[in-house]
Amino acid sequence: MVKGRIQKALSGFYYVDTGNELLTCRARGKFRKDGISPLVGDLVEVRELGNGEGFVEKILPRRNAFARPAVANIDQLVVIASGAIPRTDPFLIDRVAAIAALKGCEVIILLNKCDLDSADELYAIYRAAGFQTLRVSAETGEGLEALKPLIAGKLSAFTGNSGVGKSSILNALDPEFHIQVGEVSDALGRGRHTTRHVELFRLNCGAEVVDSPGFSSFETDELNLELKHRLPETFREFAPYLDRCRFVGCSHTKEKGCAVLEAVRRGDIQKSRHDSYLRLYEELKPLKDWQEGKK
Ligand SMILES: Nc1nc2c(ncn2[C@@H]2O[C@H](COP(=O)(O)OP(=O)(O)OP(=O)(O)O)[C@@H](O)[C@H]2O)c(=O)[nH]1
Ligand SMILES: [Mg+2]
Ligand SMILES: [Zn+2]
Repeated sequence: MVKGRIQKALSGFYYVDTGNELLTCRARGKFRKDGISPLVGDLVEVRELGNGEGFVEKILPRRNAFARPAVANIDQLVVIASGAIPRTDPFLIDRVAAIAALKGCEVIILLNKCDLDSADELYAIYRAAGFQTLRVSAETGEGLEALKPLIAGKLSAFTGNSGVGKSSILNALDPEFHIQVGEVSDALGRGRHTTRHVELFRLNCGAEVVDSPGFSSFETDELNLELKHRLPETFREFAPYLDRCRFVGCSHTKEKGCAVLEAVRRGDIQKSRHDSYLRLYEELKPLKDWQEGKK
């Protein structure tokens, strides 16, 4: 048995970095039966079969795990967004940020394509909400030097809607990379889901970054009961107000004397963030306690 970390997952194969070599592995059938799938970032035990092949026998305990992007054991999630085509809907950022908060994972917001659009609106929203927010351009290299120290020495996962430039930023960060990038050409400005698998890259600045396929607006994988019960605390800037509402058990959606709503009215909480809260609140509402474990 040899230990390693999954570096890439592709078409049912897991590429496990043992420190000496990259083993091409299948996962044991029992994982599927138990509803567990190995993830990029997982520390695993592999039974070697020779010829650089093996079987993933055991997944070691995880620090954290995400369905989208499908990664484990990350230090931080880097949400890439864009004010140029394809424009990022803030709801997508807020949903992934809420899920990350639930898992105790830090979030950095990167506003890419600032050569085309400075994304002032998104910048204002996320700065005000207290996120580390950077403007960058994979095209001109602007902002990338400021990004490097934030990712150096850490394992980050890049996420964001298709076409915002996740793979392009990786290419721009390290001249040795030639990851395939796509075009954003149709009238709706949709990306084309160029990246189709999850893979961990080591950059020459000492960062480790997982690139993954772009997400879409209708994913519900991680909208679970835990998020339903803890939703208010996953919006970091709501924290100072949560125990100041008039009613215990206030849902912060429409109640009189709600301190969160008052902060929104005063402009101390961005309306866009509260709108996302309301939308998640509605999406989570139908989940019932007896569905616990449904994930
Ligand atoms: N002008 C400009 N174009 C960019 C920038 N970053 C990326 N692009 C372009 O945007 C398109 C999509 O970039 P990708 O890197 O493939 O986007 P992605 O987020 O990896 O997309 P998926 O893999 O589909 O999730 C490409 O045509 C890039 O050249 C940028 O900073 N400025
Ligand atoms: Mg990509
Ligand atoms: Zn309230």
